[in-house]
Amino acid sequence: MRRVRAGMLLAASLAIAGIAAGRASFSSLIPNATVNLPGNITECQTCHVSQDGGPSWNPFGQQVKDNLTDRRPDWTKIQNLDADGDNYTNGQELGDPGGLWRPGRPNPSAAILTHPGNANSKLPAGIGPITVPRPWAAIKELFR
Ligand SMILES: [Ca+2]
Repeated sequence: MRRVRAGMLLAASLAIAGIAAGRASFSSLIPNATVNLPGNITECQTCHVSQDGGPSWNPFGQQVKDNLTDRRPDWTKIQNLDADGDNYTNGQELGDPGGLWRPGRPNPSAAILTHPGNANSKLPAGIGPITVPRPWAAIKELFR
């Protein structure tokens, strides 16, 4: 009986570790998803409803799920979409308005980040959508 319990405990521990590793790797594929967004939004809540993750997703998380490539988040597919319908693209909300960020690069710096899965998380009044000019180097980067 002890062996069965120990085996079940080990299996549960490995499953939890696998889920945690999965979340971490998914977050690293979305710019600024590894930082806590304003309003005490945890890393998990960038996509999930619960602060601890789990099977309920907010509109941004659902959009991430609907646009996987090889079962992984694909920023190039979702950066120009507006998951929460607040008229700001996911890229504008997560500090990558030009959609130039790629996994493995440092998070883009942004003065203001907002939650791409919550339409009530908005830029302060008077600040319009963030846009960036695309210099030639940035355009070339899109075709690498
Ligand atoms: Ca939005």
